[in-house]
This record gives sequence, structure tokens and C-alpha cells, in this order.
Amino acid sequence: MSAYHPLHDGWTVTAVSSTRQHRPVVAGLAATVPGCVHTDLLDAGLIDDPYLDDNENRLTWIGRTAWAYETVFTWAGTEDGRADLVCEGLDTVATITLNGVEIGRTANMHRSYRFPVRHLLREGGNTLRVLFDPPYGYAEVQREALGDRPGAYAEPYQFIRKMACNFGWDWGPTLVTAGIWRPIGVRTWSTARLAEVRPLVTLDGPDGRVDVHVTVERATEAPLTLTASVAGVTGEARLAAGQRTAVVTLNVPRPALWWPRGHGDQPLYDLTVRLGADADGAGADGEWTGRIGFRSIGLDRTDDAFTLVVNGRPVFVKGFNWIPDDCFPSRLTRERLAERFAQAAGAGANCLRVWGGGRYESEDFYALADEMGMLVWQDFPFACAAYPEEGPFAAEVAAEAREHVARLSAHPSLAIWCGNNENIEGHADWGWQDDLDGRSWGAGFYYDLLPRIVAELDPTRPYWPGSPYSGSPDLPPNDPARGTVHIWTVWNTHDYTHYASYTPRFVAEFGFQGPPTYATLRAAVGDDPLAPDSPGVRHHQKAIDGDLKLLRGLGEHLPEPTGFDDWHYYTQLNQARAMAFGIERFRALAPYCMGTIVWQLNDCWPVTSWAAVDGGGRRKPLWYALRRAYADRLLTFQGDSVVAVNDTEEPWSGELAVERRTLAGEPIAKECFTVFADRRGTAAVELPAALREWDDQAGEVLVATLDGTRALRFPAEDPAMDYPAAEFDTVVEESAGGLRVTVTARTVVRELAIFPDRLDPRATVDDQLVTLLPGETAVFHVTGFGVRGLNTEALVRRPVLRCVNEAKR
Ligand code: BMA
Repeated sequence: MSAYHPLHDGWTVTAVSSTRQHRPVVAGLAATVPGCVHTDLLDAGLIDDPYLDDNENRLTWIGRTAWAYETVFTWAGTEDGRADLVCEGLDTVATITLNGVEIGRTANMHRSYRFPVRHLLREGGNTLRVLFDPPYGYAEVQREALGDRPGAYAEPYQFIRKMACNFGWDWGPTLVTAGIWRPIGVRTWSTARLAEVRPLVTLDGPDGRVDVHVTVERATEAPLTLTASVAGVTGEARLAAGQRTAVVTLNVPRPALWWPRGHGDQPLYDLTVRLGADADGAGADGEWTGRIGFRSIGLDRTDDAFTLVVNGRPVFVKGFNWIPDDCFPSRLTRERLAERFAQAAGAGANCLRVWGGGRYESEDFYALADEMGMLVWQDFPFACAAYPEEGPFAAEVAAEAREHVARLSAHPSLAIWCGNNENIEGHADWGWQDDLDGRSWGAGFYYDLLPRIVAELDPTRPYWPGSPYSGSPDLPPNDPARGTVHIWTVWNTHDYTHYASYTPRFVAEFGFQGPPTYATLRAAVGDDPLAPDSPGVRHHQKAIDGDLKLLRGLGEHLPEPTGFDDWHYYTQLNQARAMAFGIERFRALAPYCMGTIVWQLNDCWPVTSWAAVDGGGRRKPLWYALRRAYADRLLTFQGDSVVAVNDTEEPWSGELAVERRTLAGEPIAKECFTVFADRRGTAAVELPAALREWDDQAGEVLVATLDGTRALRFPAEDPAMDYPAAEFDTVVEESAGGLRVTVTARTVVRELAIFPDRLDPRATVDDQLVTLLPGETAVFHVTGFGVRGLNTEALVRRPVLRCVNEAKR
């Protein structure tokens, strides 16, 4: 009989020692497991919420303190011959003792550990203690021993196997955690147990094949039977005495194929693997179940392209970069992940890139991706630094990579493994080589160790050494014409129209900042009044010169903001426009360009950042703009052309009408064109002179319409336009679960947005940034607010309802 005994109760945490003099006394504090020391201190009221104001600044002592977690648990004995302490995640440098005897030491947050403890367990009370050394102490010792290495931040994150952004990032606070961050418990078993199950799925024509690679751990050398079944097909393997590995191959005739969203359905099949009855370990450890999908995945590099090919079909990747959704990972529930996935899918995405400064994500994450058809690009956790390959690191990296390549192999959503984020670029372009003076920087991981592990354990997935990368170590890594590129000239130095100068193969990162929603910012910052440069707002901006770049980025596009409300609206709007501009450009380049991965979907706390969904889980105007730019069918003005982008399986054909009008709506010129954009194709129509030239640079608009999809082009930037003062009528009515707001424009109304979270932090709206031409109507649904309702007059007035025309007044 095998059994599992979770050990999540009765924990306390004690501050054992610290390299800083000033810290509170913390002894025997009630602790939550899984969890971390910050959340324990917070629950006990010993620290202020690190996400509010500048409280973060007063918590640096935590990462320089040793923390002891301890519990006493009752053990009733076991019939099983084996009992293992299973630690699914320890953060990070830990010494584990059971009843005073040391059973192991760990130094890698990204691994799980298993320690045999049957000989130490006593009937009755047992004391389990996990002592965490200060992460800084460990990292600094490694740095001292191995020699310093350059990195993007003055923190030693490359000297410890812990998620890098825990030490702070250009969107995240420095909150260096310690704790038992994933489940812990005792597992008992006999005879044998399934140590690893690695189902590798391939297609053979229309048929599916699953090679189930199994590794067992044995308590006895007896022969074993292994059974695997999926979709009504069962296979068996015999493990002879002492044999530890086996492969069961299952051939499934004509399975329904798994597709990324937007390309088909996501049928999932239950795969069950059992150790036979002759293993009395059958039970929890003798059985493995998972859900697999049948699909092939490849990377087409023909002529330096970077094209993901699923089931033989090239897929245009419409993605988001994903960062850890909370600084304290144990707070991430499946519900919260599901909300983020719904937000990514709602914006039209078919891919999430799990960025290398974070971690390998949870089972829930990949299960959601499988169910929703969200392709996962998985970085190995290395980012923005030269990483040492000596000391403990080669062995640690090999162990964690082996564990996760095997663990994630079952998930059809997992599309590609990537060696790191920006380390190859850093080494080539950021002056690291001088500082390194010949010391290792991780090349051995990205070019040798990691690809060998992927090839050995999961040859069904492509591997890419890093991003950006051009396909060969001797090529400039961030060459737009080869492989993947990260475009950061826009945001750092250039106006967003500079995206138009790029003709990339695949944009794996590009981003533009905007502040979080009002409700999120207001809840995080006590500043009164709120101002773009008030102390709390400034603290919640981590990027170098971020606030300056936000303002500079407005360029000629929008007026210089006076006061908080204009600043908030214009910078959010500019973020949305910048990213839509880039995406439209890159999608129009398909199939030369085959992917855009927006930096970034989410935040880990309330902050001004590149995210589309802020740290409070609220959608920024960017999200609504992306939903338009990522729509399956997109009409976009590019240079002298209108381009129809068709990311569907049906051709998109019809009559494209392009009309030049005055802002008041009077027609000046109009032409119609027959357009045919093939399935997953694009079609460009060059505009004749009458539609390319303006009579009045400040008073016209070009309107292109195809099949209910519309694109607008204004001749000049907003401050140079002769917009009339916006005139519109509003009707606010109750409707199921909320309010329906009908806006009818009497004049042109540019990028109208309602921000109901200013009236009630729970309230949301279903659309934003809608441009109306005279006579047009838009309907918005506002939901989520409390029973007392919303102030319906305030809802349709500044600063809740905004449009760009107001800039003129
Ligand atoms: C890229 C990312 C992150 C960073 C972002 C914004 O470099 O890989 O490191 O947060 O840009 O600067």
C-alpha cells in the first residue's frame, strides 16, 4: 500500500541570524506551507504590504536573514518498506533535518527533492526543520569564488538557482524570498514506484504514436509489469528483475488532432500508466495519469525564417510574454491563472512565452494551455546576465532541466524550448566580453548542455538556444532578418513609428509602457494628490528613465499632458497605439514575418509597465487595442496600401471600399477594389493618388471598409488635427448585470474610452478606444460594480469618459 501524508500543518518560522543588525525579532511565528517568509510576516502584521507605497524599501533585511521553518507531525508507522520526504519546491538554499538528523541540503528553487526517511521516522511526534540560508549570502559566496559576471542589474541573481526577477526587475520589486514554496509531504511505497513518466507523442501520417518512457525506482528487484493505455489502446512492457526503464509504444489510429487556438479544437486524451499488480506499490506512486494531445510540432528555418509548424501547418504566433504573476508564487491559484489565460485568449493570443527571468510554471499553467490551445514557448530560467558554468551550477542546471523537460513532455501546448532570455545578445552586444575576461557566461548551457538534454529526453520539440538569436553563434543575435528579434529601440530611444523600419522574421519581444489602471494605482499608492511624479507613483515605476520615456514617447502623437488625468489617459492611449502600430506592421508582413510576442501580458505587482493586464488583474487600454490588432481578420493602412490580413482557414474576399471624407463626414473621394486574401494569407491594395493625397492636412480622414472590418487613417497627429469639440449623446440604461452605455456621435469622436474603475474598482467595461465618425453609435457594457450601482452621470463625464478631441479644449 502506498500512501501520501501531506505535511502542511503546524509550521512556524524563526529568524535565525542575519547579516543586518536592524530587524524585528521573529520567533516561532505561525507559518503557511506552501508559502514564503514575506507572506508569513505579512499575515502576522510584522511587515507592511510590500506592494503598497515604498514599503518594499524597508524589507531588504529579509533576503539577508536565515529562516528556520519547523513543524512537529505525528507519524503512525507504515507497512510500506519505503518512506520518502518529498519536497516539491524549496526556495532556495536549504538544510533539512528530521528529528535532529540532517537528511539533505538543497540550493535550487527549480528542482524537487526526495529523501528516504523511513529509518528516521518515529511513531508519535517527529520534528521536521528546514533551515534556509540567506539567498544573498549564498549568491555572494558563489560570486566571490567563481568571479563576478556582468548582468543587467546590480544584483547577484545569476549566482543562485532561484527565479531571477525575485531580486527586482525593470517592472518588479526586490523582494528576495525564502520558504517552502510548493507542497511537502511523506510518500510511502513498497516494491517499486513510477519515478518518471515521459510520453512522447508523434504523428505518423494520420495516425498517432505515443512512446511512453518510464523509469521506476525499486525497493526490490522483482520483475514488474507496466501497462499504458490511451484512447482505447493498451500496451504492456515487462521489466525483468532489476530493470529500471522501459518504453511502451501505443499506436492510435486516426486520433482527433490537437490544434493551437484559432486553428482547430483541443481534444485531449487521458493517458494512464500503471505498474502491475505484482508491484504492491500500485496506488498513488504506482499509477500516473495525464492528458495528452496528438499533434506534431516543428520549427521551419528555411531561409532564416522562424516559423512554428503545427500538424504541418505554419502558425502565425500572436503571443504574449508571461512573467511570474506574483512575487510570491504560492499565492498563484488556478483561478487566477485561468483569469490570465482568459485575458490572453480574449485579446486574440495563441501563444505565451514563459520568460527566462521567471520559472518553470505549475502544472495548472500547462494544463490550461493544453485546454485552451495556447502554445507555450518555454525559456529555461536564465535572463539578462552572464551565468557561471562552474561550481555547483552545471550539475544544478542539468538536474533541473532533466526534471522539467521530462515533466512537461506530456503537454501538447509545449511548443518550443529556448535556452535563455537575452544572454546571447548581452554577450555579443552589451560589452560583457571585456568584463568577463574569458570567464564562462552560460554558452556551455545554451549551446551544449540544454540542447543535449532536450534531444535526449524530448526530441519531439524544437530547441532554440536563446532569444534573440539568429540561428548560429557567429551571427549577430539580434538581426531582424534571421530567427527571433527583440525590438527595444522603440521605447528606449525611438518613436513608435520606428517599428515601420523593421522587416523581421519573428518578434519575440517588443513593448511600450503605460501606467496601470486608475483603480490599481490608487489602491497601491497613498499619494495625495496623485501626480505623475508623486513619490508613490515614482516608486511604482522601475524602468531606467521610465517616466521620461513615457513622456518622450508621446512625441508628436498627443498633447503634452497637464495634470494627472491627462497624463494617465494619454500615456495609456499611447501605449495602446504604439503596440497596435507594431503588430499591424508585422502581421502585414506575413508570411515573411511569422510571429509577434508582445512584451508583456501581466504584472507581478501594481506598477507602470509594458503589461496589458496590470498588477490588479485589470485590463489596460492596451488590451482592447490588442484585441483589435490580433483579430483573425485585420484591415490596416501600411504605407501607400491597405492590407487585408486573414488568419483564418477561409479565404477573405469582397469589396474593399476606401473613402476620403472631411472630418464632418462629407465625401471627397471614393474607390472600391476587389480583394482576395487567401486562407492564412494577406492581400495588399495600393491606393491611387486621390486616396493618398489630402486637400486639408488637418481636416480629413480615410475610411477603409471590408466585410464589416474597418481601418481609419488621419492625415496628421492629433495635436495638429482640427478636431471639433466632441459632441455626442449618451444614454445609460440598466441591462443584465450592469449598465449599457450608448454613445451617439454628432462629431468625430476620437478613441473614446470609459474608465468605470474610477467610480468603483470592481467595474469593468467591454470595449475601449472606439473612434466614432459623425452619426455613428457605440454601445458599451459596464459590469462588475457593487449593489449600490454607479453614478451614471459621472460615468459619461470626464475624467471617466475620455476622448482625444478634448485635447483641443
Ligand atoms: C526585455 C525583457 C525583460 C525586460 C524587458 C523590458 O529585455 O527580457 O528583461 O523586463 O525587456 O525592459
